[in-house]
Amino acid sequence: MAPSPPHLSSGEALPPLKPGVIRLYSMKFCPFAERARLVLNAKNIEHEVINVNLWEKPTWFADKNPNQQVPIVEHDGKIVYESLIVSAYLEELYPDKHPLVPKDPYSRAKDAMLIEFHGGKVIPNFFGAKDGVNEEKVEALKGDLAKLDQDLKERGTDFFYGSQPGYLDYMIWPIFARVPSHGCFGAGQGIPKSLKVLAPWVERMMKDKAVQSTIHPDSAYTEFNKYYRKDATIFDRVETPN
Ligand SMILES: N[C@@H](CCC(=O)N[C@@H](CS)C(=O)NCC(=O)O)C(=O)O
Repeated sequence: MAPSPPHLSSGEALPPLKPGVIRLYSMKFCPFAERARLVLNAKNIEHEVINVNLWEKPTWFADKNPNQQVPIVEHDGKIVYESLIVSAYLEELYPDKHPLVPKDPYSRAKDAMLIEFHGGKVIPNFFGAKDGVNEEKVEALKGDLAKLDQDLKERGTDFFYGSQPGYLDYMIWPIFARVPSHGCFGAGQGIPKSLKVLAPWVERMMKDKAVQSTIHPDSAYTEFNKYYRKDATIFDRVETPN
């Protein structure tokens, strides 16, 4: 996987689109863009990445997404944004290429309910629990993770999808990649080992090829977080292998 290209800033031109090539507008540290990158990499879909400096946005960026957020996918005159929708779209474009969603409608509905839970509870509690300062949020996050732990236990499989990660695994993963640098359970600490099923799932996810192609060292997330919203040079200043 090629290292992430520099983030385009205000005043920089939109690189010409290539017919037939999927383009992802991204930002190297964005957990939402990471969802789309995971799906693209897991499915081995040919694509190009255009990184955007989100604090000095190029003028053309607003034409791609009225919310001016990444991720956005553009190809052959079609534009799709919002990470869950982008990721589902990529799966539907290439359903037979390393499928990531269960065929059974009830299994798909159960996965969708868990993604809803993740978005409504886990993500806000994770952000609220930064550095472990707000104990109420830390406890709430622990409770949310216990629910995921129980769900995976009931599935009885290595991953939520089965013997390999699928759409649900990839949609929830970016938060887990950031737990040690976020310090919710102590600086550098992963999720509690008492989560007997979820903690080994994190270890297994770390070994997945798509995850390895998007993850950054904890020190890089920490450095990025320190200057996020404070310094627009941070997008390229923190160097990472991906
Ligand atoms: N709900 C959106 C959230 C995306 C999002 O928050 N992206 C951030 C970067 S991590 C962004 O583009 N922020 C720029 C801004 O809001 O101006 C999704 O799931 O795609």
